[in-house]
Amino acid sequence: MRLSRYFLPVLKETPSEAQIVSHRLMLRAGMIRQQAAGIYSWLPLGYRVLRRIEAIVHQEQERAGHIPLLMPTLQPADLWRESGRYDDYGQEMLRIQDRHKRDLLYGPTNEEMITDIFRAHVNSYKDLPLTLYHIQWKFRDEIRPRFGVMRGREFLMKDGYNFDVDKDAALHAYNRHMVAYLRTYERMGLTAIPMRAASGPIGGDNTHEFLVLAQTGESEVFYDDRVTALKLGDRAVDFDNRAEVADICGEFTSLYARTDETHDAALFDAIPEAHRKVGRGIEVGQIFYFGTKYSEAMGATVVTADGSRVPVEMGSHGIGVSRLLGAIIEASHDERGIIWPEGVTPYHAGIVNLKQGDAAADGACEGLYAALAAKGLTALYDDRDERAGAKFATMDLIGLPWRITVGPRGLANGVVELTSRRTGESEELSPEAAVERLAEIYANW
Ligand code: 5CA
Repeated sequence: MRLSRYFLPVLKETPSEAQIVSHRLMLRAGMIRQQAAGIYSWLPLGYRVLRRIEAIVHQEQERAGHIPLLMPTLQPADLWRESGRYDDYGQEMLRIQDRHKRDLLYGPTNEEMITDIFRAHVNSYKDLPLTLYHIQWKFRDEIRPRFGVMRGREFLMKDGYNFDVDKDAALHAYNRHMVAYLRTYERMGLTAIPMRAASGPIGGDNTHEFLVLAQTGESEVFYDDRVTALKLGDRAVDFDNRAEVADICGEFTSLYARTDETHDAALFDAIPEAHRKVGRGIEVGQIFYFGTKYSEAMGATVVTADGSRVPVEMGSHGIGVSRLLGAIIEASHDERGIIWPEGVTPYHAGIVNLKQGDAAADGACEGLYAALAAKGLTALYDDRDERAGAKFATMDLIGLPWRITVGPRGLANGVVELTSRRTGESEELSPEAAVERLAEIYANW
């Protein structure tokens, strides 16, 4: 993309309404625009990152054997009357009437609707296990929407639902989600710690939240800091192997890590003092096992091997897709702007032309742009007739992890400059070598 033809409405001033750094930077970098309290338009740069995050979520869900579908945002109230949650959900639910005076609602989550789909089409244990998920907009009429996309009213969520014949199989689905989530967050450059949590309006008693440590997080967290060193990495996982998946979950949940809702002071005090930490965290996902809560209420049953009919065992599993942008920025920025991890960056590299209109510089930039594209790498080429300082400031603000700087002086020596946004370190390379270098860096992402 050429910046002269792009739509990147960066702000010079720091918006006064934004209290935390991720919200400020998303507004300044022209990623989002607030349309009403807690409701945002996703401008092109923000939308690109959102789509990259969605793509990682899809890849890791499908790797675990989970199947994507798409349910609507609007749901009939009658489904929620069956489960009893239409009245229970309270003021967070946005209720709507259509022209025929039928009650609808903008879905805050989809347990009822997916249970309805299941009961209409599945009848036998032979069709299990089954996990269906979607990435869809949700609406919760939060009393205090704040911090930009972090606590929105309309927000994008991945929500998945498992259907299993018995409790052991359902707990395996729960564990599968935990492992898939660990890899999902790692690919986004995040350390998200699974912490024992409380279930709230979803129900059930087995639930973990995934928390990214950040001082601006809304949850208070208590943990053994050795948990932050654990990494799933790229180990191959057989998602059908119950013992293997359970072992990984054991590895990530045996050290103490809880939110204030489930905190146990006696257990916490038993941690060696040097490792005992209290902090704050951003909840980027939550998984639940709730058994037959919805299947019993809504008559979702299967015939088992011995011919009896039982309510299906279920759980639900959510990732805060739009919230993740805020969480990633909270975890990765400096005073000049965002620093995108390679896994989610909107463009792989920025190209800064120091002397627009200079034939050699223009030609070298065009050549780099094409050579990167040939390697499957995207570039944002700043081809505007602007001062170098302004170009650097824009690149630093929007946070592309790598920048190639091209100017007549370097070109006279056959080199361009490759700079890391994270470390600020630069290296002079031939244009060909710079492209090779970027291809190597991104081969691991
Ligand atoms: N049905 C279950 C799992 S699918 C569910 O709704 N879980 S949840 O309530 O925990 O939401 C899942 C994730 O959505 C949360 O972990 C959080 O990351 C994100 N989320 C929840 N509320 C908001 C909000 N108001 N703004 C942005 N993200 C949110």
